Amino acid sequence: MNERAAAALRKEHAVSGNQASSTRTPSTRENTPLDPAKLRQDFPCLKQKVHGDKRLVYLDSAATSQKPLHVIQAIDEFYRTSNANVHRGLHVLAEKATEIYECARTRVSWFINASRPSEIVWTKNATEALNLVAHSYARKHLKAGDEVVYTRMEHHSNLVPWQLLAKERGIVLRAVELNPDGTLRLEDLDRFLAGGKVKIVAVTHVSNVLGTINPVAEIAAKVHAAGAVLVVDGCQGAPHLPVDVRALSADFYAFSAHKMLGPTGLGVLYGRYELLEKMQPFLGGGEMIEEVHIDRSTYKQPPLRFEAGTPPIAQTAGMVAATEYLGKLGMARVREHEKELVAYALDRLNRVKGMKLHGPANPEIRAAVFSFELGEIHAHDIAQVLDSEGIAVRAGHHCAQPLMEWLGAASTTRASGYLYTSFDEIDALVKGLEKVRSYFGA
Ligand code: C6P
Repeated sequence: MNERAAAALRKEHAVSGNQASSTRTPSTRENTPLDPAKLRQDFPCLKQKVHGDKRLVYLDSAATSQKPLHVIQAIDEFYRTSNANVHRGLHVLAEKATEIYECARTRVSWFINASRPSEIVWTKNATEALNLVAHSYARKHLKAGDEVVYTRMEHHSNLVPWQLLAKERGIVLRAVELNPDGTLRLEDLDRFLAGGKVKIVAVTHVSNVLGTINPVAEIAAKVHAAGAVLVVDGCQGAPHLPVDVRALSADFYAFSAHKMLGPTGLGVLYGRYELLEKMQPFLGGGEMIEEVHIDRSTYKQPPLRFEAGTPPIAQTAGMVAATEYLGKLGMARVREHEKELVAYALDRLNRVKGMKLHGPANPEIRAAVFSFELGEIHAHDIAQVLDSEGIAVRAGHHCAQPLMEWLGAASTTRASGYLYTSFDEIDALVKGLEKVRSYFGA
């Protein structure tokens, strides 16, 4: 362990200790189910009434999660006690801010079981993290005729960076299609890999539309046997599943803090250090440099090589608190709760007349994401009527237009849950949908 990591580790305990004493985190009881009603007490935003006296039923956590007081207070405390720029100043506040920033890196490395903190690169979101891989790894290592494989269920953030690169460099794109139940057609992947030209496979851990949980470790074995690199979009994975990047054998794993109880403005790129080391910078400017001369520059080692300019700093204090909160709950319990929620919601939603629910029927391979169509009623109309009942859902293409083409729908309505989502909120959704049906005479 290098000196910085060791210092970060020591300080990490101090950071987490301070926060634990000033704010509330849930207690760890490994085998007990989560109690969403109790957990909701930690989330100020969820306690409010909307549209007069309507209870807020927040079913839009796949877009962004709500934040517990623990996270809100950590950010507040950072600005009250430790606000300064990082890696620049020699004064006490600059040192405090830098410690928090680096401790957060250590904590996130633990959260996903990376080998070391320097495998964690801070970005502004998952989209930037995926673009970083396309720019700094792929633009350097791929040549015309090489192939990148992605899938029909990707979010635009895991499609467009590869399309930009393909256009610029003559790289060939291949798409894995889907089985009727919304799982990946892995025989497509086998066929592409057998061609011998695939250099990168980019796949989402969990679909933000279908809720499908993809078999990443199985995919990784195939990808590595073919000598290619695996890029995982973990935006909907890290918040909801226990993630061990080494067990998954992911070469890169990208996610956003805001979907896992943390603040907006912070993303994470995990990269295997051997790969990060061989990558070119993403953005140029302050703090990613070693030396700058009037005609040339040299760059720092990863992860700082990829962190140009003033980074998100207070957000990393929030991320410490978020991973601390999730860590105390236990990600296995989060997943267990969501699995039960899936089983319940599939049963209840499928009984609604006119319901066309997309995605796998097996809760074992599905996250708590429920995209659906209801007769001929437009998704935006459904969302609007539900909103008038205090129920927050998302309607549209969910930044997954190729998947919408496959579904044969311009848009869907999507309800999504998290650790604070209770069964009676699914009941409220079902009741809301009955209102929608009667409103539109369906
Ligand atoms: N999906 C949703 O409502 P950013 O915006 O960079 O934090 O995350 C992008 C992203 C990438 N991959 C997946 C699988 C995602 O779900 C998202 C974000 C939100 O579904 C906003 S479009």
